[in-house]
Amino acid sequence: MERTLVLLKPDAVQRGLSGQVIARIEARGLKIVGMKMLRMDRDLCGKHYAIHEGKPFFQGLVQFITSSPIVAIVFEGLNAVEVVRSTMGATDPAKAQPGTIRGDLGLDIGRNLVHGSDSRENAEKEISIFCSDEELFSYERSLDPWITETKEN
Ligand code: D4T
Repeated sequence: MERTLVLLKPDAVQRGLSGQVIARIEARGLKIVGMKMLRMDRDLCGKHYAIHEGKPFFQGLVQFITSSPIVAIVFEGLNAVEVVRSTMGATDPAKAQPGTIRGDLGLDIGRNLVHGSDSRENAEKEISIFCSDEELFSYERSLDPWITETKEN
């Protein structure tokens, strides 16, 4: 089954929205297979946001994401990457559709509450940055057949 990395950014944790964000993704049917709170440092930030180094918003992004603890969660399920991206909504909350996490709970691109991997390949890389194998769990839920008829993807 596909896995994806979700980060509840400092604004989500500070605003007490962690539960709401997790609930929206869980309600889609995705399963939590790993979760922890951590404070990102510059080193971790450099690894996770390497692609954005040098961009005008990079300094602000580093300052923000390292300013307070985050929650890192690995979700698993059918089309997990795409399902999380569509549940989050557009990167800029001002452009995100109502009904999405960012469209309902956010205003500003620099405070967009949540991160989700943008491809299966990047999900695998990002999960390995944030979680060791021992921190990830494989388990069955008795309701899984009521969520999807697909066992593998
Ligand atoms: P993340 O990576 O946080 O899930 O966001 P996205 O995948 O949706 O968007 P992104 O990688 O393009 O941007 C990473 C991160 O930088 C912030 N940002 C982005 C910002 O503060 N100003 C900007 O102009 C852009 C493009 C928001 C998300």
